[in-house]
Amino acid sequence: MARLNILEYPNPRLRIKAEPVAVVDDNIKRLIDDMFETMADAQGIGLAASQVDVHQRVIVMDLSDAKDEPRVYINPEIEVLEAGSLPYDEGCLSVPGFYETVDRPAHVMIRALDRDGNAFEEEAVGLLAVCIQHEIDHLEGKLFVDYLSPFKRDRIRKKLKKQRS
Ligand code: QAP
Ligand code: CO
Repeated sequence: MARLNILEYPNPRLRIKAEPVAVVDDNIKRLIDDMFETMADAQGIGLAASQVDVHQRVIVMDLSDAKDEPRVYINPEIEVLEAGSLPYDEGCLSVPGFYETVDRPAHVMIRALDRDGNAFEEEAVGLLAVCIQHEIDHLEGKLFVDYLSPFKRDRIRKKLKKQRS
């Protein structure tokens, strides 16, 4: 397994729309393994392939404290089951050090392929619902900072630039 480089805001490559995975082959499985290693190393709970500069529709997640509940979503789709919004303090490995409240639908149905290429459905509430929407946004080239005011977004961009220099 290999640790991959995580793109950081405002890298324009984070804006590339990811392509659907055509076949879940060994290359995709290797990508998934590398994404889990990268996410664990960075102490994340969710990572989209877009964040490691691979523009294919692959997401990995582990929301458990023990880090023993790996989740894989290939070509994920969601259907909003309840529009009622859940405000959640979101962070992102591509925006290190910043957390801001974002409102998203609190109850969704996820349809995706698993690591073996088999279709599955999963009903999601709470953090899982929030996290899958955050990660699918990455595949569309969208970041949680896009939901903030231009003022807040600009402040984050400037602070990150300063941190890196
Ligand atoms: C997305 O984010 C998420 O700033 C996953 O210094 C997060 O794994 C969705 C992280 C919260 C919903 C709620 C962020 C690690 C990890 C940081 C992450 C940091 C170190 C973020
Ligand atoms: Co993110």
